[in-house]
Amino acid sequence: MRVYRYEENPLITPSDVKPYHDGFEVIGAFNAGVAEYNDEIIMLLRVAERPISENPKIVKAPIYNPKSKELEIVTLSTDDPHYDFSDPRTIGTNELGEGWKYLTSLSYIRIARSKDGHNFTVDPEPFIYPSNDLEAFGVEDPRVTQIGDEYYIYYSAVSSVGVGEALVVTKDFKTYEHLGMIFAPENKDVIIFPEKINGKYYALHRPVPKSNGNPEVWIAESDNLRYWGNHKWLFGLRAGKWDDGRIGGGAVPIKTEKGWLELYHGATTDHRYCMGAVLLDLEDPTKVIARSDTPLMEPTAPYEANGFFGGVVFSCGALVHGDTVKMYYGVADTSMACCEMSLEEILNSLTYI
Ligand code: MAN
Repeated sequence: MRVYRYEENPLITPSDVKPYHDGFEVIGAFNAGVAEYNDEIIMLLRVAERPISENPKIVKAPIYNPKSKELEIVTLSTDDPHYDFSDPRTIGTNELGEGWKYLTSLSYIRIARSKDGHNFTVDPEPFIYPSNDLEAFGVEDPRVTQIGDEYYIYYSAVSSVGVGEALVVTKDFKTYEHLGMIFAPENKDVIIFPEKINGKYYALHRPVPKSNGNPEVWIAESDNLRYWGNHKWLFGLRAGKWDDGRIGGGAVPIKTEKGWLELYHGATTDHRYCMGAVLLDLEDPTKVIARSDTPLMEPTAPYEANGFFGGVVFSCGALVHGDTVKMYYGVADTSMACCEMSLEEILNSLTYI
């Protein structure tokens, strides 16, 4: 597989983004959804900010309060045996349940614009900022599907009651209508197909079952993009392969003659994130036709291997022009990059089932 990484990579880094909050620093500008709007390429950047801490033993967790519309800061000491600080992204606890309790940063979505797809200018203000209790810990990893002149943007809504997926719709990337949470916790990596198939909208989603089952990809259908049902399990983890830890959809499915091509991420159990592809039947996307046995892309460039959370390539959007797939992707939970691949080469690289 030939992968051409842009020479300008990383295209956007945290230092290109001015903090929105006083006393905060930007630690991530990554995992952006992409869209073409008028004559611009729009990146919906996930910007992660955290309160500056002068003392390395003090960790400050930012939380949005929808009543006051202000951020509140929970201050914790790394000496406190009650908490677990081993993952830089989260703060764990020994309390009831097993998950984490706080995030170490708050994410929101900011637009970056470009004419050529290489050089981007970041808007000065957030575009989608937390707006309700279910988004109190932030909004993350947006994807965008264009349907007619409407752009549906969906993202992880994170709060103390779990991580679900919320939907908004815009026509101008200035204002939007919030349509609420479409997939309840725990669910991430929702990917809405760009057109109806046999009269139904389809979406990939990635629940995290608890008593049994694994974080794997499911598919659901809808008449109106708001209410989703007829859920089916679609594809799963593969022991001993690059995607044996967790998987989730990445870019909006690409319509090809051979089927719907989905670029998805797969991680090993030790959190190394690669990108691969799966091909779904054109007429019935609940059927898997082919899949990558080995990754299309691995985190090998220095900016992919090292960063806030190294060893991660994570795409939330790609643009296709002719045979060229321009895959935008977050690197190391820190910055944004782009690479080009041939559509035909991707299709030929898959193992047909
Ligand atoms: C994981 C990572 C983080 C993210 C949280 C909550 O820990 O993907 O980047 O903030 O989940 O979604």
